[in-house]
Amino acid sequence: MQNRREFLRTAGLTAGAALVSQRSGWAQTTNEPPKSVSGPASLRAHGKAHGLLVGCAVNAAALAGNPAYGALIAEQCSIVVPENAMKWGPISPAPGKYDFHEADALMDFAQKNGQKVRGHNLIWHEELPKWFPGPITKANARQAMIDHIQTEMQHFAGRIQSWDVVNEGIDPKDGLPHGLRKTPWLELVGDDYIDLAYKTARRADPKALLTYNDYDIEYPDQEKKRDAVLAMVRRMKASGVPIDAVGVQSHLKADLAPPGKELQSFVREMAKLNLQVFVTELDVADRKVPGTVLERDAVVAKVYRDYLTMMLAEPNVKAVLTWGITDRYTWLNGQKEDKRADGKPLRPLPFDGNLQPTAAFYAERDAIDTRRADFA
Ligand code: 9MR
Repeated sequence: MQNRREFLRTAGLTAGAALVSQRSGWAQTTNEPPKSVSGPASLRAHGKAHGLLVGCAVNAAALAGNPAYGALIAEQCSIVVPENAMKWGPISPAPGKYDFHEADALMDFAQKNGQKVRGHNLIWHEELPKWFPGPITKANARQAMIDHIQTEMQHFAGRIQSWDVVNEGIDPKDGLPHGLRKTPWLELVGDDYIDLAYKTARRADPKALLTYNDYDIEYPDQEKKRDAVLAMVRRMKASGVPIDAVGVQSHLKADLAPPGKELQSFVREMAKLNLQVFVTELDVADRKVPGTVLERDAVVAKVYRDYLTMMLAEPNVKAVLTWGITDRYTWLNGQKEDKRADGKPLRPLPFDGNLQPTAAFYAERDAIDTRRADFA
């Protein structure tokens, strides 16, 4: 692995060369009008030509309140995922009660715009409903989990491309057998909660692909978690637990060399198990990249380009979603800790805070174009 300084230096040099030949991307700093990014020049059109679903996570409040944001997502995405609106906490105000209005608004929007939808997520240790700790006990947790999966999946049945059934269920740092994360589900339901969740999910909506989604499995030094995920899905496949895909979240850092052969061989192991892979939450945090906006964007874009070129060379990688589409609403700028030293907002996504394409947009689109059309 290149060290940080070496990586930043080569990325900077490439950026310099790119400035001369760039077909794009520098409008906000050179005041040139951006080249067209819509219609046949959009991410979704390039994705379609290469048999790839391309999209982003959608912020429900922005979709409701900012028409330009909705128009951008309609134009660029062939697949969307609610950033928060399908999580159990936001969707369930009281035991057994569900308020689907935000998620339904996204479903309507997607249908209107010919977009597929990912479901995110059913079983997670975060965003549990506020009422969860009291009424849910060891005695009823199993049934509560089954009921939740059935209620939510049946509400959207037949309309979801893939569901993140269990999200982030592995964390070897917790020191438990098989690298299982210590979660309320593991404690209340028991060791078989993951298998039970997937079996329940298959029955609730047989049309949805069932996905396991996790982070920190991308970089070379994250092999413990990557290996534990691989071992888990192997065991599931071998014992007949239904699973169709793995989501590699891809919250990357611009100051590190992008993930490489370790992740590539993970993706290939997935292919051997007949599992699809989705890049589910891509963003590239430029927290530790100094310099001007132009310099920072070039470093971020190089990570997009190299990472996606590697991933999209694998035939079983079927979708790429960024975690948001504009820097304006990225979760990374909502974090109180981990600010940039200069206090400026991060620029981790393909469109900037003014909904203008950044170099990352063009890098993502170029990477899509490297994909063999026969992988569809
Ligand atoms: O971006 C999401 C943020 O708005 C929420 O507050 C947070 C907790 O629900 O979840 C963020 O999204 C996470 C995703 O659901 C799972 N993988 C990590 C994402 C970033 O934290």
